[in-house]
Amino acid sequence: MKTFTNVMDIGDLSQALAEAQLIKKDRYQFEHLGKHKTCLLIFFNNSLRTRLSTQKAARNLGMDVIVLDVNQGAWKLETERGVIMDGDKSEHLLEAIPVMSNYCDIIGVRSFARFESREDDYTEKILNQFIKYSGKPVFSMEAATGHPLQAFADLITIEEHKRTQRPKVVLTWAPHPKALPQAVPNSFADWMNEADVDFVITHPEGYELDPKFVRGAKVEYDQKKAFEGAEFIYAKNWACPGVTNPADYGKVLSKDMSWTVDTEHMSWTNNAFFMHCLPVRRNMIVTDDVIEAPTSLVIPEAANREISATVVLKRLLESL
Ligand code: AN0
Ligand code: CP
Repeated sequence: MKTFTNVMDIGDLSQALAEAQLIKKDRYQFEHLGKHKTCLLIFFNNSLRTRLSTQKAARNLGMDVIVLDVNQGAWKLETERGVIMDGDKSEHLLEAIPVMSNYCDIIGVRSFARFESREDDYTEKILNQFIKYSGKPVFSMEAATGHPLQAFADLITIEEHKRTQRPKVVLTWAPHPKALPQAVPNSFADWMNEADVDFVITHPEGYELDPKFVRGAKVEYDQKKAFEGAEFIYAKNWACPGVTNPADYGKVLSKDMSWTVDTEHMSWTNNAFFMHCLPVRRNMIVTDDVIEAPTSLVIPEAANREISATVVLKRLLESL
């Protein structure tokens, strides 16, 4: 595996899940693979889980790790080619990428959607420059349109907790005060569409996700109907993806609190587990009662981020 940006990169999912379980039994068993190899983690945006779990995963594999927060201590980077750089940006990404790639063997990039241009975000303008100009294996730590390390950890968590062979898994939009990217729901859909689950997406009208990620999934606008019989509820807010109306891209179209996942919502399900990638705003996305219930999987889900990252870094190391 040379890059990791979507579900196709990982190949057969049952094999990937088996590898995750193997690593969970002894997470240091591939420690020899990373000897004298360096993993560079570049953050254009904040992070708690990804920052810690990916460093832990790299160390499980015996790698050295360098973390760079671009906005804290590095030069401000210009990302647009052709710009006259007379503003506050001192360095261009086109120099920074090949320079950074000299110091490492594998590069992880976190670069959220900027909501300035749908096209720039959906063509993964920043991540693809790293892939093109670094000459190193690159993996997404949440880019503009995807968060595959999260979706892989979510799939591992579902596999570990499912009570039926083919569980009903529901991705539900929930309200949030600020505009958030579509990366998490896009990747969740990307992975669930390939997994052995009955997958349903529910959201208010206008929040349609990009067809590239929805593919054949069922979309149900009635949240109550969607929740019926569900074994897993996966909540997430996202801003308008601009599918039906490109002018609305990145806008907050609704803060409808009737979509907040509370105990009544959970009573519509088949005693479902609650999932969220975190960070979560309590009593906006989900009530205290639901996130604190024994059926809440948010903590094991976050713990599985170390496992998904270890599988991914192992495969990237094997490609060197
Ligand atoms: C980010 C998002 O919604 O994409 C990161 C989630 C893992 N969340 C926030 O910015 C709050
Ligand atoms: N879930 C997730 O990626 O969390 P962070 O933004 O804290 O890394």
